[in-house]
Parts: sequence; structure tokens; C-alpha cells
Amino acid sequence: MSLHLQIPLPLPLNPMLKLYGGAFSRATIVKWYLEELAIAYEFIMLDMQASEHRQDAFLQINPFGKVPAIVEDDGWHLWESGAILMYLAEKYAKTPLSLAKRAELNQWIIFANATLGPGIFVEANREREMPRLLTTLNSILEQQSYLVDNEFSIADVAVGSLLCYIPLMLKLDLSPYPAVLDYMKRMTERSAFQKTLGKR
Ligand SMILES: N[C@@H](CCC(=O)N[C@@H](CS)C(=O)NCC(=O)O)C(=O)O
Repeated sequence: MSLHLQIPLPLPLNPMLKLYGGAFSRATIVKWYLEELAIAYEFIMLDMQASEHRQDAFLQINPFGKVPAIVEDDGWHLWESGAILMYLAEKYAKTPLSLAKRAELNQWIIFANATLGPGIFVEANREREMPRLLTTLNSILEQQSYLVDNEFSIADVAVGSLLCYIPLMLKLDLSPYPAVLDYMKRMTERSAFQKTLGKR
């Protein structure tokens, strides 16, 4: 669905969480987790080539004009993929998350977005940062299958998606990090991954 420019956002016919994203954007990370949660949502594809994300209608949702962003039925909205993952995890948690668990999930999400991503995808950082980041991650993943409490969580969505973007976007040899490669394989085997990031 495309966002109509100049026209106020339409009221939803079937109220449900809306996720705004572009064709190839980090909205896929949020999509992956929404599929894991198996909750109904509406994906609103912005035509980023036509700069729909910079039009007033979307700037009312994210004033910085970046995706992903989500909008709840009552109009409440949130942007930044990591913040959205955390919100969804808390909202749909079967039992309330402890302060320590929330902090650890945040730690890994911020690590993914502020340390791992820039360390690998910013070319000027790669040579210096990638070996130390992936060597440590490899050691951690030799000991455990998932990042927090050894069970699948948004920490794995955040870190796993960044790792799985590597073969899609860069030609890098990850063979020195076999536990990282095994972890990536574990992520790609998940059906929610295959329906979302795995389709790219
Ligand atoms: N740290 C943000 C990054 C958001 C971001 O840069 N999104 C890109 C798409 S992947 C975007 O909207 N770019 C459009 C632009 O900067 O104009 C997040 O994880 O949500």
C-alpha cells in the first residue's frame, strides 16, 4: 500500500498495528519479529524513491523521516527499530520482563545498532572493528545458541538481522567465525525469518 501524498492518513478499516517501511529497509527487522510474535499487522510500504518518507504525512509519525516506524490504533507512534523491538517484546511478553532482562536486551539491541552495524557496514571502520567484534561474538556463540538467557529473543533479531545482512550487502569472508556462521544458519532456519528477511 502506498501513502497518498497531500491527503491525511486514512482511518484504518480494520484497526491493527501499522508498520511503515520501504521496499529494502530496516523495517524488515521489525517485520521478522512481528512474524515471530504471530500478531496481525498492516505493512505500509512507502515509496522511498519518490521520497514519501519525507512528506508531511509520514513526518507526523517520524519527524526525522526514517523507517521503520509503527502506529498503534489510537495513533500513538514509535520509531527506531531497536525501540520498536523493545516495545513489542514488553507488550507481548507472557510475564513482565525483569529490570535485568530488559537491560540485557537493550544492551544487545544498542550493540547491534550502534556498535556492530557501524563496525561492519561503515567501510572506514571495518578493518579495525570487524575482527575484534566478530572474534568476541564467535567466542560467546561457542558457549550459547542465543544471546540472552540462551533463548531466542529480540537480542537475536537485532544482532541476527545485522549479521544476515552481511552476505546480502557485502562480500566478506566469515569463515574465521564458525560459531557466528552457525548462529546465522540458526536464524535463517526460523520460519518467521524466511517470511521476511529471508525473502530478500
Ligand atoms: N537507526 C535507525 C535507522 C533508520 C534508517 O536509517 N532507516 C533508513 C532505511 S533502512 C531510512 O529511513 N532512510 C531514509 C533517509 O534517511 O532518508 C533504525 O534502526 O530504525
